[in-house]
Order: sequence, then structure tokens, then C-alpha cells
Amino acid sequence: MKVGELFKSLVEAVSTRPLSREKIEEILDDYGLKLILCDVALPLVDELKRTLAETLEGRRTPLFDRDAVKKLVEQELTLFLLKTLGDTQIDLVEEARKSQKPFKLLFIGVNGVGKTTTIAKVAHMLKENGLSVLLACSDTFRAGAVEQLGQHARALGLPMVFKKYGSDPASVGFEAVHQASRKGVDAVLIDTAGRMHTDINLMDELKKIKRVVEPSYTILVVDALTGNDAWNQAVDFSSHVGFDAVILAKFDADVKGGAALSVSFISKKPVIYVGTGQKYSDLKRFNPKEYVNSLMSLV
Ligand SMILES: Nc1nc2c(ncn2[C@@H]2O[C@H](COP(=O)(O)OP(=O)(O)OP(=O)(O)O)[C@@H](O)[C@H]2O)c(=O)[nH]1
Ligand SMILES: [Mg+2]
Repeated sequence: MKVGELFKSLVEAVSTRPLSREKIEEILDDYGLKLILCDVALPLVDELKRTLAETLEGRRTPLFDRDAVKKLVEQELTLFLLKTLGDTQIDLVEEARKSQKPFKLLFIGVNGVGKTTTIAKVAHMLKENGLSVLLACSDTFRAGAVEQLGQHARALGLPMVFKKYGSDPASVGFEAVHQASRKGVDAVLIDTAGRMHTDINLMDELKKIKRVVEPSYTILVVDALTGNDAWNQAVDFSSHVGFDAVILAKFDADVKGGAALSVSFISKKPVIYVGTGQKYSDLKRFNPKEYVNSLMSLV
């Protein structure tokens, strides 16, 4: 070892100390608890604690900087959370432009999460970007569903395909795609009835719609306020139907924010947009960095 290097390692030895496993676990327990209070799912927090404890054990931190350990843990925690969210970005306008006509989006999710409102927002965004859009009401079940989507169609000046209540939802999707192909429409947005993720028959119905429509993207809509059940919804919709991306609705009302992480972690699919209010323009691209920064400010 050269004299310079020897001097440097001597200085490091007296001015820093290695982090012990016990100390790290104590700090991580504290962060873990705060993340759970922010609705981050428990298995994700356990994985985070395991990974970070391994990464941090033995790392040297300055003796005379009282915040050094905290800074180091926060740095690693931020990296872990960003990695969990993944770096896949899907811009639906770009995808629609690149796609063979028609670009087909199928929206699925539990009752009342915000599917229909999100479809109206996505339709608005596509239209604003010069794309023609056809709406399809494959919710032939809930009273008022056709009228609700119909109102959006009128307000946005868009055509809509629907059938009478009780009709086969897959046939509405099929008809819409057929019409869109015939008329050269750029994008078809298909609304479906909300359903409990535990209801196998209704999940099979979605599978059928998906098989018939062959969507370019199947989008799971999750209510950001759902808390821990977001995890179960992602698991069930993923295993029974399969989806490609997530939109988190009611993000404006969520003060805790853990759902995005839980859903991405378990499904390995990206959150691509967030709903930030009830207006058509209240749809924003999901920004993982901003999201993690705001979550870190809570823990
Ligand atoms: N604040 C806020 N409210 C939202 C947002 N998205 C949807 N909502 C509201 O949530 C409620 C339910 O929205 P819908 O779009 O009808 O939900 P849905 O999933 O289609 O419901 P079902 O078809 O009954 O399963 C409505 O009152 C919407 O205005 C959002 O991003 N922010
Ligand atoms: Mg609906």
C-alpha cells in the first residue's frame, strides 16, 4: 500500500465506524412501520428491510456527522422504492399514434374505483392530441352505467357503442372494435362493470372480453385510497385476467400514497397515470421520482 493510501485508510478508520446489523435493523424497523402506516403492503416492507440490511451492513459512516446514518438509509431506501416502481414509462398518446388502428384499451377494476371517469379523461387526452376515439360501454350490468358513459361521450363529442342492459359485454367490445376498424377510428376505449376481484365468474367474464377484444393494453384502475386491499386486487386481477399497466384514480384525495408501490411490487407492472380530480384534464403522467420524494417526506 502506498503512503497516501495508508494515510487515507487510517483517517477513515478513526473518523468513521461500520454500521452494525442491530443498528440498521433498529432504524429499518422504524422506517418500515412508517411505510406501513402509509399503506405500503407488509410483504414489500419485509423485503425492503431484508435487502437494505444486507446492503448497509458494514458500510462506514462518519463519526462526527450525526445525520450520516439517517442520510445513508434514506438514500438506499429511495433507491429501493424507485427500483420497485420500475422504469417502464407508457405514454398512451404515443402508443396510440404508433399502434395499428384501432388502438384498443380495456379498463378493468373493482366497483367504484374510477374506471368510467378515467376512461373519459383518457379519451379527452387522446382527443386533445388529435386522435379519434370511440367509447364502448361493456358495462351492461350496473344500472345507469350506459347513461354515465353516454354523458361523457356527449360532453366530449365522441361516439359510443352500447347495447341493452343484460347483453353480453364481450359482444359490445367486439362490435366497437369492428366499427372502429370499419371507420378508421384511432382508438377504442372499453369500459367494464366493476367487480369484486374475488368473484371467479365475473373474472371469467373479463377474460372473455379480453379474448374477444384483444386489447393493445389492459389497464387496471385502482383507487389510491384503497390502502392495503390494493395489493389483493393486483394479485387477483393479475392472476385471473392479466393487465399491462395501472392507473391510480383519486390520487388527489390520498394523503398516504402507498398503493402505487404495493401494486407495482406485486404485479411488476407500472403505474402510468394518476387521476388528480374530477375534471377531464385531471389526469397526469405518474412521476416515480416525485412520488418517492413525497412519500419520503411522510416517513
Ligand atoms: N377526487 C377524485 N374523484 C374521482 C377520481 N376518479 C374518479 N373519481 C370519482 O369516483 C367516483 C366513482 O367513479 P366512477 O368512474 O364511476 O367509478 P367506476 O369504477 O366506473 O365505478 P363502477 O362502474 O360502479 O364500478 C365518482 O364520483 C368519480 O367522480 C379522481 O381522480 N379524483
Ligand atoms: Mg363505471
